[in-house]
Amino acid sequence: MSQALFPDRPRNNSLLREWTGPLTEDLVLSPSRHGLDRVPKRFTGDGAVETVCGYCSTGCSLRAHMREGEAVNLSVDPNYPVNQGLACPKGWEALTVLNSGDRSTVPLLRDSKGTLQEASWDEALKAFVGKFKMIKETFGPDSLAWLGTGQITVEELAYLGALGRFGMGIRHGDGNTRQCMATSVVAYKQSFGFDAPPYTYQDFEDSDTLIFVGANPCIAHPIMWQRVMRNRNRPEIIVLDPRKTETAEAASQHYALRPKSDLQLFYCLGRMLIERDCVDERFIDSSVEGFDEYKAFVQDFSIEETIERTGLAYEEVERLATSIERGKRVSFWWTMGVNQNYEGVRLAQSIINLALITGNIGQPGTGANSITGQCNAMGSRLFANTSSLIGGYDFVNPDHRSLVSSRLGIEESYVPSIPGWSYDQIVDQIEAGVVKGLWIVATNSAHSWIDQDRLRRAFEKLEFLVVQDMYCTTETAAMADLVLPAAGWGEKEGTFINSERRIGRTRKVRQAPSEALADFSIFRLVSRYWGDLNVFDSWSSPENIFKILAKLTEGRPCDISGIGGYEMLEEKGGIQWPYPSDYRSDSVQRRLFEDGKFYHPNGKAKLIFERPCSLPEEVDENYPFVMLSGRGTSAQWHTQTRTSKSDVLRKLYPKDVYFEINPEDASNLQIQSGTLSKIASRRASIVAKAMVTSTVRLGQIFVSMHYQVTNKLTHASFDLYSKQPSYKYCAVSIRKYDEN
Ligand SMILES: Nc1nc2c(c(=O)[nH]1)N[C@H]1C(S)=C(S)[C@@H](COP(=O)(O)OP(=O)(O)OC[C@H]3O[C@@H](n4cnc5c(=O)[nH]c(N)nc54)[C@H](O)[C@@H]3O)O[C@H]1N2
Ligand SMILES: Nc1nc2c(c(=O)[nH]1)N[C@H]1C(S)=C(S)[C@@H](COP(=O)(O)OP(=O)(O)OC[C@H]3O[C@@H](n4cnc5c(=O)[nH]c(N)nc54)[C@H](O)[C@@H]3O)O[C@H]1N2
Ligand code: SF4
Ligand SMILES: [Mo]
Repeated sequence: MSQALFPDRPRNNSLLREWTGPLTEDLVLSPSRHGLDRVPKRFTGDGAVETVCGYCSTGCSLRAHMREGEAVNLSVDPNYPVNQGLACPKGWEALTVLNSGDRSTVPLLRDSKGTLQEASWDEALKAFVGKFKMIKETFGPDSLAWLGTGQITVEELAYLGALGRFGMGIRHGDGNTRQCMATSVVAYKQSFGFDAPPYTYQDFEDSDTLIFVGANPCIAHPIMWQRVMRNRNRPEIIVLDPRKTETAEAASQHYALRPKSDLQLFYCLGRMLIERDCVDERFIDSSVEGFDEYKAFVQDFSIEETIERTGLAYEEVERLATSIERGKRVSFWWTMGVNQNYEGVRLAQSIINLALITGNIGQPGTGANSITGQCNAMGSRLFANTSSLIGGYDFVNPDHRSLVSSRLGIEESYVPSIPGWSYDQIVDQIEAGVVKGLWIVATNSAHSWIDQDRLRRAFEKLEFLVVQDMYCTTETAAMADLVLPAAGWGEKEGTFINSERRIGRTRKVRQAPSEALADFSIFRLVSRYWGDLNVFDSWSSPENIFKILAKLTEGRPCDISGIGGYEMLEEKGGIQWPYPSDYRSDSVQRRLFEDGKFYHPNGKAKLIFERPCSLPEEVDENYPFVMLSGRGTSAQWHTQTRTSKSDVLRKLYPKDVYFEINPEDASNLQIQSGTLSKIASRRASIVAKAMVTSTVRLGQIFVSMHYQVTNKLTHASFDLYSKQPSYKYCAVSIRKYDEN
């Protein structure tokens, strides 16, 4: 495949061979050495390989059909416990996008005239290491940073995090998971004592009342939604979303509350449920801390004020409370409408509080359940060495640091005692001229980060920007001084952890094009070139890293020391954490907290609450509309570097940037569907086509995140505790474009 596509770029790794001797055998991963010849025992037939999809956190298994060592087709296994024979359009097209002509195939290095030129790996790595060392020596240890992702494997994330912080001594590293999951991480840690989404997908089918808050699974998690559709309890499906999304259309109740009024509503619901005596006193006594304080606190959240703030009718608030009261197995699910909020942590906790006081946790069909986003968001949370110390430990805990140091064989002084800067702080410090070297792996910041123009101005100040990506045409790669060509999903070995904490195998079923290497191999090369990093000698294959990590987790809530290696994962069809070495059950659907015990030292969960704060950006007469943003269609993935490469997927979404606007607003502005319009925020303006639809409320518009211009408009505000960007609210004005 790759040879034909890149005729002018023959596969030539002779340079690698020159400098590292025998190690190169490992670096240029060959199918026979890395398991393609070892067909997994379960879930496969006729020479096919089961591999977990590399897009969303659902973690569907796809079956790759092989011919002469390369996948030529995909099908889906009906027995895999996650997707049970289903896949969404992105999954079906996962192989096609690997064939794109803009794949990154050789390193590119910017020359003195500012042009990116092809370079050998040797030149590229010497430049990388040379520049980074020089920057660190000249400007000090705060001058380097990296940005990672929830879209590479657990083993690769761990390698990047460990190499960066323990090896190269880079103090600051964060991931695109900051844009996505940080809020839930902090909310769970504070409430439960550990970052632990408690559910299993069976809960979608077992619940009788499912409440989706700021989540649009029909578009964003279509196979999870299929699990909801299989629910035989004739459930109430309740959606809280300012827009009438595809999910809201399919639900039995939709509450189109005003954007960012959720916290008021959940505190009011808490008060109403207490007044109606709909609390589980036994559960509260044994497993929950802070009920009396919570009860006193929610007294201030009257139904009258709630109606005023949320824009909902009295009957709607009553009906919602009654639905929770009547439900026997109530489950709460949230995604970015909650996490991407300037008060997201407290909002997620206001949902957790309702599950706790009503005893809806730890039992089938219940839970306070954050749905994750990217295929390995959960892996990033536990192993990337960013929000937690690698393996689910705490940076600030000296016992944890010494355990990590002894289990990984790293000198204790190399294990930092504080987390590094978060993504927003790294951007601030680039802007301030402190961070001068940045290494970006598998994320497209120059499209996805909030307040784009500011980010780009900051990036211009960098001395050296390294971008490691599958494609050389991303907006971020265009700004790079060095582009490192990476293999993508399907071209490398490893594991992902999905939303229900299931660790699944992702497999190499294709050869990466030309000189592109798996991120694992790139990290290995970087550590060799950096020098004096013998500690990583044992990190010699993805599976070896997996085994090291499994041992590292022993005794933590995410203990997976009972998983012996890849073969066990393949045989069992993925394994949910925890899986300690003494675990003895064959259950394939496991939820947390079935015994009512949480991870705080006293075994109880905490009710955490705080008064709502004011909006970081208000609408006014100049900027009278609220702009919401999010996913557009199930065929589009984020910044579109992958999905836009499939003819099939491209047919499933609008080509040009568009915005959704209510018919009444459109009529007032004399705009019809298709009218080119200028949308301006206090930061920038863009031109987009109108799509007139009553799915958005009066005074609100929706713009999908898949177009680069969207984040020119967004307002850089963040949750205080998690530092997650509040993408889903900014003030804009709209007028017809030709009125200029
Ligand atoms: N097709 C596709 N699927 C994806 C992705 C993709 O790019 N494309 N990305 C994946 C990733 S990384 C993620 S994080 C998930 C995201 O999955 P979702 O969070 O489900 O998707 P979004 O569209 O970002 O946001 C969900 C909803 O939040 C609503 N919302 C906005 N403000 C508020 C508010 O104040 N209150 C409430 N209650 N709701 C609000 C929006 O109207 C939107 O409908 O999707 C994953 N799946
Ligand atoms: N306005 C607005 N902005 C948003 C959001 C929103 O709702 N509204 N949502 C936010 C959220 S939740 C998220 S998760 C982010 C996503 O934002 P990004 O992470 O920037 O989006 P992606 O397009 O997934 O970028 C991943 C990059 O990694 C590359 N890649 C894929 N696989 C590999 C691999 O295996 N190795 C390497 N080296 N590269 C690889 C891809 O080509 C791509 O360039 O966007 C955020 N931005
Ligand atoms: S739902 Fe998610 S994991 Fe499943 S096939 Fe689609 S993108 Fe892949
Ligand atoms: Mo995300």
